[in-house]
Amino acid sequence: MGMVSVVVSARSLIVDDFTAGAGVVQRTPANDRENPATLVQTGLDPAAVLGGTRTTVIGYSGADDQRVTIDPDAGTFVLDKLEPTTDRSWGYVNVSYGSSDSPLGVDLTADGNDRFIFDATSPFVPGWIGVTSGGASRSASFRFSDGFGEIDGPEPVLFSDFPGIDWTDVSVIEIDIIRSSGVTIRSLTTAGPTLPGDFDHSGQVDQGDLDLLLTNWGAAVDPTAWPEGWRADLPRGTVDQDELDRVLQGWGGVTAPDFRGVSVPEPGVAGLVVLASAWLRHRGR
Ligand SMILES: [Ca+2]
Ligand SMILES: [Ca+2]
Repeated sequence: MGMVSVVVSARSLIVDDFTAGAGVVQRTPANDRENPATLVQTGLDPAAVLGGTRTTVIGYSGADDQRVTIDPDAGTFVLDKLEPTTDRSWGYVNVSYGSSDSPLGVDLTADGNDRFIFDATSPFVPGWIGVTSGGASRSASFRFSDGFGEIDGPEPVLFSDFPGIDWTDVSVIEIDIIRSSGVTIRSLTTAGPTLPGDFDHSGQVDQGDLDLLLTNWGAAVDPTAWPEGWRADLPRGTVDQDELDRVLQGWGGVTAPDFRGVSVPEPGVAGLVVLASAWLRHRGR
């Protein structure tokens, strides 16, 4: 192989993967604005919970009966609302790491990371991630600029979406969810730049990316609605030759450091046949 390749993917930092600190906290009618349902968990494994302390607060708005269950065996954080759906049936929850009294003091850009990956499932999750550094506090919504939409799997939230934050000295990180119809959170981590061709943002350029390419081949992509499962390295216009080039160039999870400046030969019919047969074998399983 004549080309010098480097692995671009960086080492992730786990903010929380919910594999530590079993807990349940439930809101009741006794809870109000001054007395929210709160669960503070300390002394947790800092490799699983950044800073070792997780603070969960169920807000005063929404359903009277809301419950958070943290299940380390399943690695999940689940917010349920326990009453039938009404206009007061929404769930509200804030999960935070670090505080003004006990700042994290963490450099989130270490190892080249430039984004969060928020892995959650819910049909309806308005919410945001908040970050504080020094005196500045900024937030970015989960992909959707108006804060409304579904989420089902890992979503990137770029550091560049938080103006004015010093990422080398972050003191507080919060996940804030409002008006949820129920949400399961699996993790909040950091990650490095997306590998070109890693369309599903799995960290590797492989079969999943080829599947996305072929199932969407020829489709014109609406920049506000990515193809289902397409989480990174957005298609440029139609899904066609240039997306194929990025998969071929990055195949196997390694790629040239500045791929965009490299001229990529068209793969020709033979290459396409190889890709298509690999896809058909995969689909036939
Ligand atoms: Ca991938
Ligand atoms: Ca294209």
